[in-house]
Amino acid sequence: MEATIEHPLKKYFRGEINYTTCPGCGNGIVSQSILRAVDELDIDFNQFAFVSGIGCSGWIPSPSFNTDVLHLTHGRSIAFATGLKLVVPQMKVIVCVGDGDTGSIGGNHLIHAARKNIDITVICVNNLIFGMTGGQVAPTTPYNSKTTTTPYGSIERPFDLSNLAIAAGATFAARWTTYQARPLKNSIKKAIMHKGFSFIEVVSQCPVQYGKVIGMRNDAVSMLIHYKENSINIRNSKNMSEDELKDKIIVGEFVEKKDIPELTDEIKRLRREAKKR
Ligand SMILES: Cc1ncc(C[n+]2csc(CCOP(=O)(O)OP(=O)(O)O)c2C)c(N)n1
Ligand code: SF4
Ligand SMILES: [Mg+2]
Repeated sequence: MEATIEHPLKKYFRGEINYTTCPGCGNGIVSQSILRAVDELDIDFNQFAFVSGIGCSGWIPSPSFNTDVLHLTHGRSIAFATGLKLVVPQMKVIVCVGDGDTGSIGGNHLIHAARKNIDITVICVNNLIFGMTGGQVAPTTPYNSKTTTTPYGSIERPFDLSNLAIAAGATFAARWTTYQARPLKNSIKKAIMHKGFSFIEVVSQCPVQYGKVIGMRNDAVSMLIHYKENSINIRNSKNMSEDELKDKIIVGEFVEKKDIPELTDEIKRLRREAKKR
């Protein structure tokens, strides 16, 4: 009789594992990294709620993950996650969202959630483009990139989303590429357990849309090799010049602050104090 082996993460899926991403898309690696983190933490999956943006990255938890999943309007996932966390603070709330969603229409929600230090984890899949809608320029797209909406090269300077989140007050922030799947998983574990706003940026290949922009169309392997060869850990970057760091992807854990009050705790404290009056 033929032996069948079940995928160790299948227990987290609603039915069969059935993704609709393009071949080679980084979203599969991000999905595995999240679920491996959950698995290693050994926390009941029902304790998690996932909140999705609109974009290819929104389909990482939705509708596949077999727990509460909210798939929201473009740009509003962090706002909904904030509301959800306030109502059920005991739940672990994870937002899966794209770079376009996070940096453009949802930008204000990002900075204010970071400022308020609400205990949610944002996993921002940064493929440097609006993937799902056909490869338009995003607020993260490198200068001079030829996208469908910038055929002569983009003239805007891109956001560094991790630095934006840190400047706004994120108390845990890390960036990895999909090539560094193991450290990514470890940072996701830390982010889930971190009491406060955590931001994980995953530089992830979109071979279909962004692959076209950099001459690697439908070539996920070359994109992963590019990440391997161009990632510099933050520790090593400190001894490098600006010239040496040009076009490099700085990866690592950037910030971990444990002494900043968290929003839902602050609300509980206020309630206690109000009752005493
Ligand atoms: C209010 C609103 N504006 C615009 C859109 C169209 N739209 C859908 S997905 C998307 C971009 C997605 O890019 P990103 O967030 O980077 O996710 P990706 O597809 O790259 O994972 C846009 C502009 C929309 N659905 N709703
Ligand atoms: S368009 Fe890009 S990001 Fe979207 S599923 Fe395809 S490869 Fe992935
Ligand atoms: Mg994108």
